Amino acid sequence: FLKATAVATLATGVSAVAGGVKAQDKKFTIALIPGLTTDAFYITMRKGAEAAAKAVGAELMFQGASDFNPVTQVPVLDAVIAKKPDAILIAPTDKDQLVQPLKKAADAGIPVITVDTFIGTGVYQTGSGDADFPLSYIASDNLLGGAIAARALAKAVGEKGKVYVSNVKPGISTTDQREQGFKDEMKKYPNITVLETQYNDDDANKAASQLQAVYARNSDLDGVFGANLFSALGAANGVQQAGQTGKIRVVAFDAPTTIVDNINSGLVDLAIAQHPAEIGYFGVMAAYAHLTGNSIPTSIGTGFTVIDKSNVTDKNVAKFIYSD
Ligand code: T6T
Repeated sequence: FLKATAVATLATGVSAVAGGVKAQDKKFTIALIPGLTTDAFYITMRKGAEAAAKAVGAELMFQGASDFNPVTQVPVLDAVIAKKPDAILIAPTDKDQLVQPLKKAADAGIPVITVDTFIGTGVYQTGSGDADFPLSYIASDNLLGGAIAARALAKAVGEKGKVYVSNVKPGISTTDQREQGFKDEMKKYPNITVLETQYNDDDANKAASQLQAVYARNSDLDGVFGANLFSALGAANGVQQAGQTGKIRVVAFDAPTTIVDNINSGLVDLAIAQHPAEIGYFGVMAAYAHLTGNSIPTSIGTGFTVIDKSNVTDKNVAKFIYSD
């Protein structure tokens, strides 16, 4: 029996060292493909992933596209698959369009874990459907985040009036769920009308002009929910350009460094910071656990920190502001 164990142990590349602690012989390469490279959210996720990679002695390969778009993300994914990493962590930029491209990785024997966004329904390893092959989904609870945003915006506008959602584009799991969570929660406020969503294609300038256009059509506009970093940044800029700071209230998803000034000046009421470093850290740890023969949960939820004027200077809160 002892002999068989020793053979099995050697075959997996894991060797016993003094004191019974096991060390990994093979240096694993774990790829992280973000939604786009120039986004403080994914830059912060990368830092968490690097920290975990360092802790377990793995190599992190970070490769992404310069915009949030399946058309540019798929070629990056193909190039990563060709390099044969031991595992792929990816934030798929579309629920449907990344299914087949990622299936190629799984078919090539590369374990896939999705971080931040999901493919299909986001419920993996069910044995049914064509998008259940990723091993795990590691992310914020975006439905809850949308509900938190709705409650905050309802409070800011005195539970009555007109608001809208500034969003990226349909088909992205995270921002779709934030909008859904927001709208479901807003049903509890019968005196608030939610106007048609404005899609900005992750372009803050477009989000700013849309704010001004919605305001031009609705001079009684009371508030806006920016459903991700660029939507919120742009919507806030639009409010400022329209001279409506503090009058049109802004609730922001994500927390880039600029959010601090915007909260202090009263342009933004509240920011819902995700914990992207946590997502990156646990993404790498989950991949490593799988690669070393351990089972992993099919989903891991990470938290939020809600930032407003009352706590923005608290260092336990400020540490959740994203890295540049
Ligand atoms: O909000 C994040 C991320 O969660 C979302 O999937 C896409 O937009 C961000 O990266 C912020 O820009």
